[in-house]
Amino acid sequence: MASSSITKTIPIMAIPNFNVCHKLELIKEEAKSGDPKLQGEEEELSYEFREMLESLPKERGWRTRYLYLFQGFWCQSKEIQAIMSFQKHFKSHQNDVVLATIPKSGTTWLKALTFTVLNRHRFDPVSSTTDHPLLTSNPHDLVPFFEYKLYANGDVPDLSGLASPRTFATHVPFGSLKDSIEEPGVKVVYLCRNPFDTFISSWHYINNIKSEAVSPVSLEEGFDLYCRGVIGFGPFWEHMLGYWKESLRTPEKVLFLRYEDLKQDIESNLKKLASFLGVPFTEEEEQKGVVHAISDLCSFENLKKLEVNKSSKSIKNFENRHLFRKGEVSDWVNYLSPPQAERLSALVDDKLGGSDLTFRYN
Ligand code: PAP
Repeated sequence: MASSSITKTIPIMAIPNFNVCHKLELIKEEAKSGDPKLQGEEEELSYEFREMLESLPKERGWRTRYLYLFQGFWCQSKEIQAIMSFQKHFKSHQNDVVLATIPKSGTTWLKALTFTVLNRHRFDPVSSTTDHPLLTSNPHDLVPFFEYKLYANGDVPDLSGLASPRTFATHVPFGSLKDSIEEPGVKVVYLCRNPFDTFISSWHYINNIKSEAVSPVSLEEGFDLYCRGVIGFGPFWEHMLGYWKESLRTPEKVLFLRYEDLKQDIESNLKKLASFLGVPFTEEEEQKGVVHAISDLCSFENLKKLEVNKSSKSIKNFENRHLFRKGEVSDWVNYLSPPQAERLSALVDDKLGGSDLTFRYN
């Protein structure tokens, strides 16, 4: 029965508790050029690593000086270091759950939903109105990223103590994730958002959190970079296609969800998510209003108004409030000119046409 399998697998702690088992040695050097813009961005990278970076194609970054083309996707230097460490050290377990997105596709929402579904017998979303972890923790603290949390800054975490199902998140494309999740039973949930809104959301977020040392990216410049594929973890079309194709090839391993579908009908998507994760809602739960309660608890309106999401910081010390902007479909119409919309539309047709991957964005 669904409920007994969950009871056995609930994490003991709400916030995943792990120790760093060792730390990679990072050589703190003065930035070679003495350029203050490099301070903090590349100063904690080893000499060998910097040499490797120098061999990669690079472009203007959005919130750091450069984005590098690494394993076929665009990425910041510190992310590359963390991803290499993750690829080297992470060992998947049966039943691990990995939430995958390209940034600004609804990662925060997916983390909240998945955490609440998997932990619903420990933290009852119906009756526990005051003590649910989501009320005091940002979803990013409940489901850690491989590249921003677990393997960041040279850390190599000891994850052996985490209760099953261990739940992680990543922005890396499927091609760079697949070797790390070969263990049978590992499940991946991919949340995809239409490229128009994803671009606008990224542009707002990055200009809100970027360091003052990096000049702001104008809408025009950002749009051009985006259409050339130059955005963190992009090109966006390759990111989406990688997970899309894998979800068609191995639907029992990769579930492909769409942000717009969740906005339109959260309850049936929650049921799809729970079934995919092996913990379907029972009839009794449905009658008790569990599905409805989870959708309410994780809603944009509810999360945005919580103190933890108004005044605290989670990922990389960025303020949580920037993660909750509008949460709407089609906000892009307020920003993109008709020629820009035409260009992106043509690009989507060109790159995704024939794949059966379609979006609703009007
Ligand atoms: P991340 O990749 O940096 O973690 P992510 O959570 O994917 O960010 O994206 C944030 C977007 O999701 C924001 O979209 P917007 O800029 O268009 O407003 C944010 O508002 C939206 N969002 C966050 N939480 C929710 C939620 N509970 N429901 C719907 N949308 C949400």
